[in-house]
Amino acid sequence: MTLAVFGHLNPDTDAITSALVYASFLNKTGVPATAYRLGDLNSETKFVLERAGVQAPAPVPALEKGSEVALTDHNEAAQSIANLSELKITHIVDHHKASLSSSEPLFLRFEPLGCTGTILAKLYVENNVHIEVWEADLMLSAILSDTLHYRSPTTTPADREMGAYLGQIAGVLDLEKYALEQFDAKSDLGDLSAAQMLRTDYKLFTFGGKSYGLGVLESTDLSYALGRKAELLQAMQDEKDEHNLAGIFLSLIDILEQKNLTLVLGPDEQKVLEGAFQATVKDDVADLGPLISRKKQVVPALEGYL
Ligand SMILES: [Mn+2]
Repeated sequence: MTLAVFGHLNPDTDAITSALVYASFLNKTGVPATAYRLGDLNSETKFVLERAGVQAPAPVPALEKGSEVALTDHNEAAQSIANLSELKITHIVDHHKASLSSSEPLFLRFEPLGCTGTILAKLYVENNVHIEVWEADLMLSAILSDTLHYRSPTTTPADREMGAYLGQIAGVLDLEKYALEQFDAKSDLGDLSAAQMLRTDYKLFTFGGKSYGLGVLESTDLSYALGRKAELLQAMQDEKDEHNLAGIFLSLIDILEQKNLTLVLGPDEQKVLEGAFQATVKDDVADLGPLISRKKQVVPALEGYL
């Protein structure tokens, strides 16, 4: 079997496109690899793949003990395939904090950039590997998605530089217009259940030895999600009970106004939000103001407090 390449559970656009593009890069550089996914595509990712004319990766098959895998856009076991500890990780390309330890040497590429797509584009350039139009399209889409078209505080000059470079290759010259089309696709939540909305971009974290769930729902209009608040709180309660979590949060992010309204399930969560963010809670909603990045703003504050 070839090297299996995949992004994190509850995949977002970067998780899916980074697996596809990195598998392609590895194949071009002599490492036979196949991209897979650890979950369903969200509406934005479907839009991106359709537009680029690229097939979605298949769901990851059962991987036997000792199988070789490459991780993109994640490196935490809780966000990966269930039997990761039995597998042999040979490569990681990621822009999140490092948390995995390995028993053997492996290829590691971590950079504090806004998107895994930016790191991948750098790998192509550094290794003189030709970037095809579909690859440029996917990496650009991931950059616009992860950085909210450079609105997120995670954005770095490298993301802007690579975004412009990839836009030229992909023939996407008006990035704002394309980003807005992506955001509209992402905001289309109409036929999702509350549980699916919660899982759209949902990750588990360990803080102070306890397990917490952190979901993010990005939209150009929060009124729809806020209108389904009662259902979402119920889905959060179910998830908390099922996985015995110490707390669970769902942040509704207004992409255009850049604000974070986080749903507050109960007293456990309220205490944490008040302690970590000095947030005031009203009608089961905490206003976290401009803290729109889970990775750079929300997680570090929770980690510090808990
Ligand atoms: Mn990412």
